Amino acid sequence: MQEQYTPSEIETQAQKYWVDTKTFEAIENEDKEKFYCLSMFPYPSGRLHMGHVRNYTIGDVVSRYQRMLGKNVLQPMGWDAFGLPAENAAIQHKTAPAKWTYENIDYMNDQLRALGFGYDWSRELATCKPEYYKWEQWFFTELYKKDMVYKKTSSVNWCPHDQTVLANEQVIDGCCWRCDTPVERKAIPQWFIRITKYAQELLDDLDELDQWPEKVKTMQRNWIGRSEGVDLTFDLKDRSDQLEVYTTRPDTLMGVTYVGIAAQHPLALEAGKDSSAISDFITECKTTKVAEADLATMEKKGIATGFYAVHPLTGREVPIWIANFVLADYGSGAVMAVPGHDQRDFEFATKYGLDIEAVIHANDSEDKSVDISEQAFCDKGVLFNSFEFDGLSSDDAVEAIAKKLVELGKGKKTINYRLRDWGVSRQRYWGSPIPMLHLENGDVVPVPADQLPVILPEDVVMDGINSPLKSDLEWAKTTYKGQPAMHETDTFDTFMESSWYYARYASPAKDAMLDPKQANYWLPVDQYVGGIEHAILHLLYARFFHKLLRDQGLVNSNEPFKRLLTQGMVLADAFYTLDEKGTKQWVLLKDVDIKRDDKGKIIGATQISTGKEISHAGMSKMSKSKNNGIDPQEMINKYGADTVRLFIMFAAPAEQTLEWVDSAVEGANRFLKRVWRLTYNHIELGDTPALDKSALTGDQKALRRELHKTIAKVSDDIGRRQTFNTAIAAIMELVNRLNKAKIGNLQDRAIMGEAVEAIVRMLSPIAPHMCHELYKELGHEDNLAFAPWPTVDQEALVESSKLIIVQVNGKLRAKISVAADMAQADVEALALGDENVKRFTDDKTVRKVVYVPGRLVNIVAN
Ligand code: ANZ
Repeated sequence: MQEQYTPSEIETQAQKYWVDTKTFEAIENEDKEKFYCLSMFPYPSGRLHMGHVRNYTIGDVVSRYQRMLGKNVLQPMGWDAFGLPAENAAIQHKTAPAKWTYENIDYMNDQLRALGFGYDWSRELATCKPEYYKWEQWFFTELYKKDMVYKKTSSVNWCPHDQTVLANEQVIDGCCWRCDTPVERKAIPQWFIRITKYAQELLDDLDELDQWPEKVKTMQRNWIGRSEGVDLTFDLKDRSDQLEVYTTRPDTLMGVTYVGIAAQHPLALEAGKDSSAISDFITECKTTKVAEADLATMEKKGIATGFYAVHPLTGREVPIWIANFVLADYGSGAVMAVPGHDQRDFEFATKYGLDIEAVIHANDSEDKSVDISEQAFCDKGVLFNSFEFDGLSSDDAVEAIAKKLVELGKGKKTINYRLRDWGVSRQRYWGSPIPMLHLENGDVVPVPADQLPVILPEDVVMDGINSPLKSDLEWAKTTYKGQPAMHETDTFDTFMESSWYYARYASPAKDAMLDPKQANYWLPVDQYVGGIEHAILHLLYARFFHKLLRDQGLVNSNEPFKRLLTQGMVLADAFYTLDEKGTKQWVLLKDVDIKRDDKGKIIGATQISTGKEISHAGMSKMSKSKNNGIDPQEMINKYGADTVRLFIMFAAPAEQTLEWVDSAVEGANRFLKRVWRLTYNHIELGDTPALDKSALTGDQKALRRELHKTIAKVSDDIGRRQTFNTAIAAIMELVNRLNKAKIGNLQDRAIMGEAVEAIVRMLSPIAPHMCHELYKELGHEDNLAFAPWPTVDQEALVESSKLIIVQVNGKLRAKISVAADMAQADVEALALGDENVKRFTDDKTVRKVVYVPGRLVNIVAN
């Protein structure tokens, strides 16, 4: 065996072995328990970043561990290959998005292999390949047949100068990224999928997901945003039509002083016909896009319509205002405004001098009143100024008022969701064409199955303005049943591709979207690993798609991902200088010379290229914008993949942020060298003798106990707790202990052999290359990837003897070894009889003896 640990050599050999023996190719096998482990697939941006490395190392550790438990493991990998960055890069580098993407895939594929990830590459997929998106197109046409898909006009960002639609990322400070023209909102027809039909199920099934982080489920619940309320009807003064509003607080009904409607509401449009002030305001609302999250804090603006609504219970006439905080597509696009008890309504009423009335006071209010001079009172409470409902609690009033409205035919209880239908149309090029045809008579029909896929041309020139699908007048031309037809030139949102890729890995069928038998063998995914940034949209769309696949008869489970781990971000120190304008110029880490104190704290830094002093901004997420990325490739070249993997798993708990510290990477590398050396020393002594459990001394038993305690802990930490860092720490402690153990007789060597075997296995999911080599050196001919995970010898855990500390007057005077079940009196006698203890008690009188079972005897003597 080589004395030196040489990662570069070992790693290439191990990787070759895995390829040659098809170690990670997964084949369905009904006789074996399956385990499907999936990490979120990367966007092929060019190079792997540390976030990828962390994500994929976690997934690989779980996979390798499960395989050693004897399970049939599937761990696939592929490419989320469509998307805007490819278009931008293509424009910049004067190439086609496809070419750029495929080159990146090739490069990153090599990087993943160099990290030793055990993927079944035979199932690799790239979402930009027709054989993949064909099935998504087919599925969309099936959904269309089931009325799960519809077309609706909806607004997009529009650059009036370039005459083009912009993605959100292309709008910078409200202006076009290319020409700086202020961006407008423009309504165009787009395709939607009815995710709202599944809103309740998507909410309910979160309860099934007992192995998902609570915070992710909460985010999903909030996003779906179920609320129970009442739809109620206001008559309109001097008109025969009516106005519907949705409220979750019917208890505040008697406090309504005006009604707010969205700028797109039909009544608003009608009012706009006679008033240019109103129509100008409507246009203003249309062109400023407000994120829903900003609704509460934005400046409230509005204008009176001149119409009045009649209160359904009191007959009071209240003005109808157009208000910018009322959403057109939530509820009925109209609200009964209760400025006394709703803060938005309060701010609006204050600004425009509308009435503010109080009808709810706090439960514990002694004088049955409430102060709303500064702000609305938004809590629930007790009703007053509310006629027959006075004195009711808010909850009781909700029921009573709802009942009354129902009796009068003026309202009904309803449930609303914040969740909106999923708009899947994008006006970009680099995506799957939406498989719909426009006929000459204006009809729109799905592309027939035998004409799928609608192929996206790959050999294109990007001019940066229009999608080549839109500028090439020939591309869209086709026929449908002998008649001329035009292809839809919009493409799918790339979330479509990432919503079902996990299923396609499980079943890469040629002639179908999925083969149910194969898909159901592997699904659901047992372990999904990815970033928290996908906690809402990606995971919600994938859950939704899974239910659609189920309802299409393609899978038989309800949820796609059983257990979810969201890993934390990778941070590194960032450094900057200030330019003349006072803006921060981030300095590349490589160009920084860091000074540290003896505790490792940063006390200063200079820029190598200029020799200038620079400032330290602390740790922040590794990113291009802060120039603080560390290239995984350089780290692999310098230390080897195993060190990078070990450091990443050891430096922090998987769900928390990880701080990249160079010295700690060195530490990880030194630890691997120590394991190498330990194994080397053991092997050099020759064959491992047989272990004779009956012939062990107390020390030997103690060492074995340590070993088996470590096996138990590492198994639990990796399997159940997923605290990989503490598992590694336990192995490190064991290695330290073994390094100190004396090798005197054959049984010492037998225990060492047992320990080295266990360490090589336990460390193999984390540092698979080195362990692969050591395993061979230990004389094994089989594949370590399938070797059984070490098991705990329960017998070894039994403590036959215990080490007891003996103190005299609080000072340590002896350590005695006693049988674990020795009676208290015997322990005390043994302690008092110890030679050293006697030296401190002989000339004194023993006053008291305190025994803490199994740990300590304290003798009080004077
Ligand atoms: C009167 C009221 C009084 C309200 C009160 C709240 C507090 P959630 O719970 O999120 O579903 N609302 C209804 N439709 C709206 C729309 N299209 N745009 C903006 N706001 C709308 O929110 C329901 C509440 O949001 C409803 O209850 C309504 O205001 C408002 F003290 O009605 B409430």
